[in-house]
Amino acid sequence: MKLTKKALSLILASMIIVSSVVAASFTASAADGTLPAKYYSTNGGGKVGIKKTVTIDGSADDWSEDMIIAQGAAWDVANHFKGGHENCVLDTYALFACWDDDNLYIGWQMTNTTDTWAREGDGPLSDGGRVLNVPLILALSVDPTSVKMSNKNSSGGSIWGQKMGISFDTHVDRLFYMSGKAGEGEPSMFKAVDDSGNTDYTTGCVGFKTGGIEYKMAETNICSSIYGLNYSEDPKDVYDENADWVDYKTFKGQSGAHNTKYDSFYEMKIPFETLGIDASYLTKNGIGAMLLATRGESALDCIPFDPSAMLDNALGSYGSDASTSHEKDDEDVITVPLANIGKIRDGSAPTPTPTTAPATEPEPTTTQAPEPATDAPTTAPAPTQEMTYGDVNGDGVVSIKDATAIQKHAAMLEQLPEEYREAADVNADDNINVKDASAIQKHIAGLDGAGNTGTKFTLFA
Ligand SMILES: [Ca+2]
Ligand SMILES: [Ca+2]
Ligand SMILES: [Ca+2]
Ligand SMILES: [Ca+2]
Repeated sequence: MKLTKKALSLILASMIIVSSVVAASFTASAADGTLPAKYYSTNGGGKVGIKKTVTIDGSADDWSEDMIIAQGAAWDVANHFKGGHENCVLDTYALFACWDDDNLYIGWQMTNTTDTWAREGDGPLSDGGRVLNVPLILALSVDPTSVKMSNKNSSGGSIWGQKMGISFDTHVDRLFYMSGKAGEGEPSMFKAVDDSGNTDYTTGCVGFKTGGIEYKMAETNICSSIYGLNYSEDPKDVYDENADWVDYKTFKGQSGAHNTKYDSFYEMKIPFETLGIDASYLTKNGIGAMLLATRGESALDCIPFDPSAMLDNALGSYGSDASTSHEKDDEDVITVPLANIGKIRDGSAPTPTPTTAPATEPEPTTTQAPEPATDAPTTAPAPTQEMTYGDVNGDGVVSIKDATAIQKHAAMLEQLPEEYREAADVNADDNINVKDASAIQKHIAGLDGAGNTGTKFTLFA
């Protein structure tokens, strides 16, 4: 086709109009609290997962991007805005689903892009940048007419015997509690046992082993791009198309390019029989899914992303460590729709999902004592303990006494009690030796090279 000058100018004029309309809608999206569709979507393109059998073997080779049912972004978590020095980055990026005749398979990609600015051995890269032994929760909505779960047990406590500040406005009727370190603890599926949606550790609980549920983690990232925030001081930037978004697949920060060995892909198999449905129920009705990453007391990120729950207290202070975020111990209320698997469910909102912008002013922190674990279930891991790297005698301070205790342990003179051994490995090389004692001495002297010394973490017994 030959374009006349007039036709060309009309095309150019309409392109200018289109681009100004697009620019206007982007500006509006930052103001009205809508996540930019380029980075965040739920069932984007109508994708609801595919029919395929995958093997739960700790290799992500059998997963692909056509299975993505929810897309999030990287480095959009509370640590970015408060507590970037801290270990255990919990950053969900994408949720995947597929199924065959017998099983539902869920995958989730987590990212740890802090290697673009942190150095090896710094807090966020400790333990190889891995997700620590913290609770991950897969929430499903299998039958929307069933009672909504409260995320509490029938005696009013939290499911894993301590505070867990997560509740759901969105309907959920199955909660899978598992450790970020696959193989640790006794992961279980919970369902409601009373009209209030509470669960218990007998009829409401199915251990993964009993239910044929399996999950494993691969140290990789299978996504072709890794969009995320780079420089940001304001959690509201997640709503802003024009914020400093980069593709961590190609971006180079002060410490270089991102190595996807720091990212974690989880794959999980749930037999339909354990869910009480079959494959035809899935494709006829659809089910809902969300993955939440927690530190035991509250969530830090979820996919589909819910910024009004995950970032509303990002700038506030954690009760036990004011240098890290109140998102670690606040109450998160999930309001966004779950991602659909098998079919877009009736009444579920299409993407992108409107959300409420997080408050700029942090709410005052109220320190809440953990609930006593009087009803600690046999199927749940033992209660957790707040620990500090470098405090290996439990006197609440990091001092030369701790360095000496580590030297004695290393010299086989006096062994450290089991529960302090993680706290003693301050440089996170899985050894307790003179390097840790020396890092503690550096911490006391205010020198570099102190590893994680002084950083708090949660120990799961
Ligand atoms: Ca696999
Ligand atoms: Ca994220
Ligand atoms: Ca929150
Ligand atoms: Ca939280």
